[in-house]
Amino acid sequence: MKNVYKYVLVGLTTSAIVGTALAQFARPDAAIKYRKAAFTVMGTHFARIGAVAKGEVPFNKDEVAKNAAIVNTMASLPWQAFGPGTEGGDALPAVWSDESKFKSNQEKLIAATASLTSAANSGDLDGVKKATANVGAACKNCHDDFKKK
Ligand code: ASC
Repeated sequence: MKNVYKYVLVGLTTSAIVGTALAQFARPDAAIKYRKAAFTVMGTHFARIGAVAKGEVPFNKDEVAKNAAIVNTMASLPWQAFGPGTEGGDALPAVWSDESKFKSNQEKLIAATASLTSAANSGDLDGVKKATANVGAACKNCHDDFKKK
């Protein structure tokens, strides 16, 4: 085989393995641990923005923008860890019985966190406050139906 084809083959195989590994966990408790960790990181950085929105911490555009970028990145991560057979933790059975609603809630959160990033980058505190309220509403909306109280 020509060397160039070998490199292409190795590259394709590697990306297939990495892609699969991202979507799978060795055991259900590893998936539960992963998604809880992702929510913890997201919640931690969102709370820092919440403190600014509430006026408890002075508005520093760069700090808010950094936290918003983290929240936006984290918002896309937990969902891969709700695969079949990973029931439990704080998740209600509705996660697996009402997948389309769960999925649309995920998309709303991701969109709301993207808007929060834009608001933060524009440096507009009123926009940050509104976008923060929208992200909080997206969190709560999903918790109401899909998270144990
Ligand atoms: C947070 C956080 C949540 C949401 C939710 C909004 O800061 O950790 O889970 O906001 O409380 O209703």
